[in-house]
Amino acid sequence: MVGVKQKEVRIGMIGYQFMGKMHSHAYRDLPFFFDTEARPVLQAVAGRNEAAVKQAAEKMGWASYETDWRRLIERDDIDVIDIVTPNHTHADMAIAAAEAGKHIIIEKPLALTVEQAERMAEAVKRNNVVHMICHNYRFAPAVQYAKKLIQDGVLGRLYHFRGNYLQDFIIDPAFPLVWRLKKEVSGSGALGDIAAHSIDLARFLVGDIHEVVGTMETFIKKRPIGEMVGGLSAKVDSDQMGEVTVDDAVAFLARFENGTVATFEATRFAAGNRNKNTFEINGEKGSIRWDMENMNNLEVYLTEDAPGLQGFRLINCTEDIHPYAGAYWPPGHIIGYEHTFIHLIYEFMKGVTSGESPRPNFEDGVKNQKILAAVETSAQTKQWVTIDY
Ligand code: SOE
Repeated sequence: MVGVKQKEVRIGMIGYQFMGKMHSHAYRDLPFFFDTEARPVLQAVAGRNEAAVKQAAEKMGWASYETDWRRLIERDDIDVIDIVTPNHTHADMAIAAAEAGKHIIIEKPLALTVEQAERMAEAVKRNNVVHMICHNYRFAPAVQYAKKLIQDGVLGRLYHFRGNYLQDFIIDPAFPLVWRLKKEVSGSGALGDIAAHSIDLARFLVGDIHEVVGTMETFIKKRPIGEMVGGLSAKVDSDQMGEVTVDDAVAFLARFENGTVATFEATRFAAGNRNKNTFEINGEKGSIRWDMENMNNLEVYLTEDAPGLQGFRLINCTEDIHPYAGAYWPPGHIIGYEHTFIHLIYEFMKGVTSGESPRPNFEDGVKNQKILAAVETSAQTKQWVTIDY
């Protein structure tokens, strides 16, 4: 960074699979495109399998590795702990990291339960460390631009939010019983894994949710025992079957504190939809809609357009005026999924410098967790549930 003295921020990451690869890439790419006072250094990565973590460290450019996450947190040459492990490990790791005075960045959902999430939020506050939760989609330039349009009043009063997150990677009944399908490890299924992203987008763009009513379903109740093998692939380890203890699909209605009405749907059983994370917002002066699989585009409809010219216009959010986009290539030279994580890490690095936790942070994580819990309660009781903030 020309003219500004950079400070090294030494990262210790726990886990190294799909999201570990994604975060490693973001730390490494950040200085290519963004100027930050804090320069991330890939200091050490932790994992239990020594051969595998050593190989991951070498491949992704980490200077060292540990086979015990507690040892990583104890190290005095680490400033930030990055947690990319399955959800049941989050609370212990984050609380230990906060107690050790490390800043924390963590994958979603924050925890398994509201009680855990609250203890984590209390620990980061008490130890005065910077904290952030990885809801990456709000960092797509088109989503940030949607937020600007809403803030500028372009849509006027908001009436509807419609959030869908559709996947199909477990639709085959032979897909094994991996950690993502066990409640004690993941907390919930489609709800915490992907509806959580839609909830974050909704809270970012519209505001706080007041109440929800929903339904959840598990279509395939038993699966062969197996494990994830990177990305969203898995392998069967045994011909024994185990019980699926999370939801395959969830749908819920919500009312926001500002009166906006919403519908949400998340499923891993929508054949043909690989990562269809979409939202549409309808306001008194127009509508916007976004589709992750065409993430550079924002569709905008304005009621004030002249008769005959009315219709959704397609904005390719790759111009300098679109948040983050100007840091990359000339207009029209699109960016992708991994760049949303670069933007998230950029905000986190700015937070480490300023001492202010960027949004979404652990307080957002607790609110999101309360919404997840309320949807589950509502699915069980078949009643509307008010969120108790
Ligand atoms: C699997 O459903 C997954 O990798 C999620 O865990 C991520 O959070 C989501 O962004 C993509 O899909």
